[in-house]
Amino acid sequence: MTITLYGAALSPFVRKVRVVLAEKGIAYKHDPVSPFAPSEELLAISPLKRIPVLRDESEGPDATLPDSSAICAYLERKYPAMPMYPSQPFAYGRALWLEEYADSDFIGSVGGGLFRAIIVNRLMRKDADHALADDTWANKVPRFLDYFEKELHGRAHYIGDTLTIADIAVASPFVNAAHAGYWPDAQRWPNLVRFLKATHARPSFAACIAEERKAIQGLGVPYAG
Ligand SMILES: N[C@@H](CCC(=O)N[C@@H](CS)C(=O)NCC(=O)O)C(=O)O
Repeated sequence: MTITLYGAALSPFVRKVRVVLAEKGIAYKHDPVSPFAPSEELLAISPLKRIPVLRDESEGPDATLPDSSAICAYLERKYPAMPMYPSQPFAYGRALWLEEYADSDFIGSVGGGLFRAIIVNRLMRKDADHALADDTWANKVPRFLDYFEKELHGRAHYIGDTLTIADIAVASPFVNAAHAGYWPDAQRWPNLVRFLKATHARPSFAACIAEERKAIQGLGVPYAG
């Protein structure tokens, strides 16, 4: 086994990489290091002090990549079977856009306003900030849900008929929302909810979700997904 993935399982970016690894059937070691208590090893390989980082010893002793999008793009080139990126040029561009939109603006809202407010605070033995989380869910998140609903055009995947990086990147932060107790209303966002349920039920996502739920079950926050 030459690949090591560094980063705590609850990170939506780590989960994105783990799902790609699982969908492609690539074996790897997982070092679930937290960016808030970084090991010397993580500090040495992550200039932004963030997770995930992937090390591939088959590429040399110092071959590390410190960003989920760089990692997924690398894995696609190295392991092209079970492609996660469309080949048609515009579809490819659209997949990269949806990945970027989910990774930047959307995770910015869900990560800070929901997941940190409820789960990270509790893990750090602080009180959950329900007021912040409720305000984020009610006032900041709906515009993302509207966009994700519209861009599905009633289909099972964002692009074409198969799973792509766009599906994985959009679906991953919703696991964090569900851990924090929030889930989109199926009446208002029916296609999105159908898509999320099907995507999270894939063995690649389901295995991550089960492991994560076990890790935080002691907090007593019911999973909303
Ligand atoms: N663009 C990066 C973002 C990674 C990121 O922000 N990871 C979070 C965990 S979910 C982190 O390490 N945060 C620690 C910090 O910002 O100090 C990627 O896609 O890998």
